[in-house]
Amino acid sequence: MTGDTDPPRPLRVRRHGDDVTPAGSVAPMTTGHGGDLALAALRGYGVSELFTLSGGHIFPFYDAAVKGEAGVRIVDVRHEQTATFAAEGMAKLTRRPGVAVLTAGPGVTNGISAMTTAHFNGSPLVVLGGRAPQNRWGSGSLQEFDHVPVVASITKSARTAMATDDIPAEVDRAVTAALTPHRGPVFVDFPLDIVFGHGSADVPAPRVPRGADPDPADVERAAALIAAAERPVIIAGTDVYWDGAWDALRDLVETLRVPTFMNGLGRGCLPADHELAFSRTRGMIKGKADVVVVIGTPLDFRLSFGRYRDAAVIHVVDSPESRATHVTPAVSPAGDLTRVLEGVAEAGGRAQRRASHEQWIADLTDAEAAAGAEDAPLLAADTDPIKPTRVYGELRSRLDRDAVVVCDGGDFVSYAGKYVESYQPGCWLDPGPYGCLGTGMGYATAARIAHPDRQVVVMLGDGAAGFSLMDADTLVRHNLPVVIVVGNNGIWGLEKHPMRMLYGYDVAADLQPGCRYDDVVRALGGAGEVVEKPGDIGPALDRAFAAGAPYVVNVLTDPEDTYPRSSNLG
Ligand SMILES: Cc1ncc(C[n+]2csc(CCOP(=O)(O)OP(=O)(O)O)c2C)c(N)n1
Ligand SMILES: [Mg+2]
Repeated sequence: MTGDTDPPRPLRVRRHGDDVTPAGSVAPMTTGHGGDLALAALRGYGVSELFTLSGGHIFPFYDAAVKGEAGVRIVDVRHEQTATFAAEGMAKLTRRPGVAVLTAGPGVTNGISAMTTAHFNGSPLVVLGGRAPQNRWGSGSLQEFDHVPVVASITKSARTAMATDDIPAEVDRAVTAALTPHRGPVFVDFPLDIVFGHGSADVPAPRVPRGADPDPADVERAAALIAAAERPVIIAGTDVYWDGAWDALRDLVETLRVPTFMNGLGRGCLPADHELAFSRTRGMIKGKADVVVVIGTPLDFRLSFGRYRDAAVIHVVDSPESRATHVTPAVSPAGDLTRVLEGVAEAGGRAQRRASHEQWIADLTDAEAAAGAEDAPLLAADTDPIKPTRVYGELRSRLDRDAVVVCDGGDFVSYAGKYVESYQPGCWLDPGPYGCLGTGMGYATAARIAHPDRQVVVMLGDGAAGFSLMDADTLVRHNLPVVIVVGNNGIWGLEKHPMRMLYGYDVAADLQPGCRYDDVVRALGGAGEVVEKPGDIGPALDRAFAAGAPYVVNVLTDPEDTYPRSSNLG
């Protein structure tokens, strides 16, 4: 359900309300092969790169990219999974569609975990697939496979373009679906004969739909509950970012004086050092808060499944279909999050019953400071072997406020969630609730392209590194200097320790101790070093940031260290 439409958003993340149409307006009529027609439709949405791995079925997209006037960059990688994660990452970094072009059959199926990740993250990922020729369908062509039913359950739209002249409309339809709240991935495949064929068609004017207006009664009720609460909290998630609602969030938080926690792409929507931003005191929500306002993120395992003892839960969602079905919140306003949050701030400001939250804010502030003081020795730990927390102690002091941090792994990156702070929207890329290992190098590739002048750091567990480290080759070939920090404990830590606890032994949980992932990246044309002493981490990071090349800091960490966690697989 959508309301009005905005012009498309450009590459740079913009604040709500100042969207503009990208330069290079769209030709009303385009003639050419199927690749030309597809790219003509994409360009209007500000798409400026295709992430891909070669295959004959998709050559027309390449031909269109290299000869097109506006210039669409082809970023060719070493695995379609990386291509698709990179495209999703580009969407996450820019809030415009990210595009992967995957060859027929195995190219598309290699992208499925990344498409599923985008589905769980609500990311506007656009996957264009090759497809065996329609005029021989059923005869057993090379890589002949009907992708559409396979990806149907993880996409908002999955279709085959059945005529060359239909391509701009098919692509535009898919992109619009991807960008419509609640956002998500879309898929179009192109039979060989259709995409190599020539045609001409009108290119639809790009549209970026916005969410509907919320029901005013829901907004009033939410505002009244928050205003009357004594100990309210806000938890702001990924859809706050997708909706560009960070200014509205800040106004709401400041007007109604509500302590705020952030997760996923919600991180940085309020700067980590804002007086009302909290991170280390989540444990106080359950049991102490009386109203929990969850904005733009599902009531899933990360949020106690929406159960906070006796607290009333307000679930603010970007569209009615995002409302929880497993719990019944006190109220669930649905619609464009900027409008919902502006409405709640306005109604809360004039609410008759208003309780002071200052004592609650002071309690949380004290507890946050105490947690910070407890962290200090961990962040400075001078142990041999190295505690992973020390890596974060060194990293934190070296990160700029707009640094992009990508996380991919188990225990090692759980610490990142705890210790890396975000000060701006779009600076924190985690895999999201699908929890798929292997996002790291794709996201990092996109981050370096989207933000050539910022620090880009990818934190990898050594296990996670195995899924995509070969794509250091992509970083080298495309001249994309990224700092890659491997937390190398020689094990699948987040599996080994729980298995030992459950069974008294573990199996299938060991990796090579001290493996020289830095040598791997050096062999691919990058640089790096191994670090075995805590005091050497900082200087190694300095060399990595200064290197101007993909650089691995391969830190050998303590395999006995476990991240203190309370959650389970359920
Ligand atoms: C694609 C995929 N396969 C397997 C898992 C299960 N899994 C979750 S965390 C983890 C261990 C990760 O190990 P590593 O990256 O070395 O980080 P560590 O926990 O050792 O710090 C595994 C295997 C997963 N989440 N995704
Ligand atoms: Mg490990």
